[in-house]
Amino acid sequence: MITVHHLNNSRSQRVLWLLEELGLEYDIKRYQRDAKTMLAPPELRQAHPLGKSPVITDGGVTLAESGAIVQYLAERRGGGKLVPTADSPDWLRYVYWLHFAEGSAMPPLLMKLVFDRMATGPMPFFVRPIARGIAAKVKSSFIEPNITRNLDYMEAEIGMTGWFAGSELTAADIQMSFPLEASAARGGLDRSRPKLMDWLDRIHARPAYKRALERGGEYTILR
Ligand SMILES: N[C@@H](CCC(=O)N[C@@H](CS)C(=O)NCC(=O)O)C(=O)O
Repeated sequence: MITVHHLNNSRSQRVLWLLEELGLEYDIKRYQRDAKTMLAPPELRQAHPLGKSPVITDGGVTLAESGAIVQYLAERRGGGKLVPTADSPDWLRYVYWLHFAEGSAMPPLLMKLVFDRMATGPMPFFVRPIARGIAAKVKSSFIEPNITRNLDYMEAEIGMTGWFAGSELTAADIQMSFPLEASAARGGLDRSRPKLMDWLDRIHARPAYKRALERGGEYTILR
């Protein structure tokens, strides 16, 4: 039996969605973020030394890192569903977007979260203007231009077929769901990029996506 170590409001939601799309049975072990720090509880380190979610266990296998988990489940447990065949022209796009999600899309979105919190978090009053100034400068000169460039690029790429790798949903779309949901929550993605928004609407309407939400519980992207 596959067990998903699932943190509320987190990336592990997309693993549940993938499992629902693949029709695989699974258990969920739940962990709750600390209400103040938003960090995972220390118990998650018993599943994996880094204590981040998602982690899965499957028989003797323990695996962290959502891209690796998505690839493992789709390719080893999914019987070829949601994965383009290796000789198809879509396979390289599948690999590319599977890696792009955490390798390129998430870093500036995570930095935005950290610098937004830095500017508004508690600190001595005399430090506040300096901290806010630094945060504003890093956001405007580095973080926001990178998010915008990524969004423009993804809007152009998805416009070709409506999916990230070929003409139907693949596991790469599932891996890309978290950065695009995070972009809509805090990265400025809105209806001015209609193709990405249409993609979000289509994935959110899928029965498997809805079933995963019911199983996973609370799922609000941090801002
Ligand atoms: N690149 C990793 C990132 C894992 C990660 O940072 N997970 C977040 C949840 S979205 C987490 O566990 N945060 C809680 C913490 O850092 O304590 C992946 O894709 O699995």
